[in-house]
Amino acid sequence: KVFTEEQEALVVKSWSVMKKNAAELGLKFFLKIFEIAPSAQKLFSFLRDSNVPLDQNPKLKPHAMSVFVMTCESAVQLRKAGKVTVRESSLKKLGAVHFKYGVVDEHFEVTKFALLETIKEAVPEMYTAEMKNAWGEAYDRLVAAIKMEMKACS
Ligand code: HEM
Ligand code: ISQ
Repeated sequence: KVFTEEQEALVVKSWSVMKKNAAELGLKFFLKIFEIAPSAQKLFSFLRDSNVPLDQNPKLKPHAMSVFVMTCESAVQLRKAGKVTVRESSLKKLGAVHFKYGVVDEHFEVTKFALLETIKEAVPEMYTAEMKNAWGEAYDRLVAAIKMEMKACS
């Protein structure tokens, strides 16, 4: 399946608007994941080891943003190269980290749902079925690449 220039544009355009609200977006994204899968909270060391409320945790925003940024980068690469080409070393590290922390298939599904819901609420005036598909496809292909590296760990 090819990833088109239009799909790339939908992802890049909506991300450029959303990133202005990165802090609020990041918190919403996390809360949505934990609403659906409360036990996922235990996976994150910086939440487990912290006494401050979720919305005041300094690591929350950068972590949540990395999922948006990497999915957006995945869209650009899919269009340019037809595949996800996160530098091989970083993909290996991503696979190793997610394997080590016990992330499983269901977590990736919940996170996809939360990502799309967060985008829908962040840019309601732009959100369409095409935009949902473009983000969903870029996420799925990135996750497939991460899971390949996770398998290599097991
Ligand atoms: C760590 C990205 C999916 C849970 C990380 C890190 C990145 C990242 C960049 C930091 C790695 C490092 O320390 O070098 C992504 C991307 C995802 C994804 C791009 C999907 C496209 C998930 C899912 C879960 C998850 C579905 C589980 C709900 C974690 C945990 C850590 C982590 C527990 C370690 C956090 C800690 O340091 O305590 N992820 N992630 N990730 N991710 Fe993900
Ligand atoms: C997955 N991996 C790292 C950070 C994250 C933040 C929010 C939601 C999912 C995540």
